[in-house]
Amino acid sequence: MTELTQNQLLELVTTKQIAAGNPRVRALTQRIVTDLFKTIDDMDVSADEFWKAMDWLARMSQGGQIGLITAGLGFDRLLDIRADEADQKAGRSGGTPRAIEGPLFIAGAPRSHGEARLDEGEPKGELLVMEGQVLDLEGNPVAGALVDVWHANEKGGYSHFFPGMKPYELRRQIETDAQGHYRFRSYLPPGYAIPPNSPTSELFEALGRHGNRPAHIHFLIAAPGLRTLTTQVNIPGDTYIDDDFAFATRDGLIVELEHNVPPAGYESLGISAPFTRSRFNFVMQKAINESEASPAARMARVTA
Ligand code: MBD
Ligand code: FE
Repeated sequence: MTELTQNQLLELVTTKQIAAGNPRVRALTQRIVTDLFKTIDDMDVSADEFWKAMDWLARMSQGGQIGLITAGLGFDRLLDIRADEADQKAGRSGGTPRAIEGPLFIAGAPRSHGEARLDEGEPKGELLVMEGQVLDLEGNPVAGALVDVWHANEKGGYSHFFPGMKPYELRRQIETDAQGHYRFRSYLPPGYAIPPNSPTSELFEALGRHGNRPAHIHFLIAAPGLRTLTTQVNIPGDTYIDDDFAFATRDGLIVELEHNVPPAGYESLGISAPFTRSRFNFVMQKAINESEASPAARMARVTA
């Protein structure tokens, strides 16, 4: 009935409207569709290529791999870079650098006061105690901060995602004590690799990229009046420390390891022989509004 040129079609798609809709969604959709029409035309995308890509997208999202793709294509780090830039413009600085949350956080980890054991039973790697304080920018200890910590097992797998692991294995929420202290016992995790034979690995193979992350431990820290801090620390010496598939490593977040620390004072963590320790303080900025202290998307999950 109606013959259309590409431009007429684009015009129709981006202006057709029977109700006001949501202006932000309209503007973003218009921009993205316009850019994709242009990409298809400029790159002469065939129907086979297009539908193959749509099939990949469907399998990727059905398989729960969107967060791997966003991380691997740099979007997670992009959001952090933009947040850092916004802070700089606003004259806000100091504290522990943010680092990406990644797709593998699970809310509702068992909560304990002051200290926790992330490893259940025997450690499956070099025994590690990580400890320190949560502080504000003035150096005051933050009592009652909620420190969520999570990391991979000896095979690079995270509980709730990797088969055979127990619920909340290697995930805990530690409430800092009156002096802002936290400490936990676990073991040094290895790096992470994207799952083989998955939509994510298909893409990375086609891109000629690896899918490895250096060894790291994640943190999400919340306290009233302070800006929620999402970060991760890296274990020194990893091959991929400067070649992270998720582009997430940062200066100031590589911990130091002290070896052969005497066990005195660590009995409550079940430690009776010299062990490896990492001391690290987390420094949090003040929140300038309620949503920074409890950002909707993250806090709903922290307090779940
Ligand atoms: C991870 O363990 C991770 O931290 C990120 C950001 C992406 C994939 C796996
Ligand atoms: Fe991770």
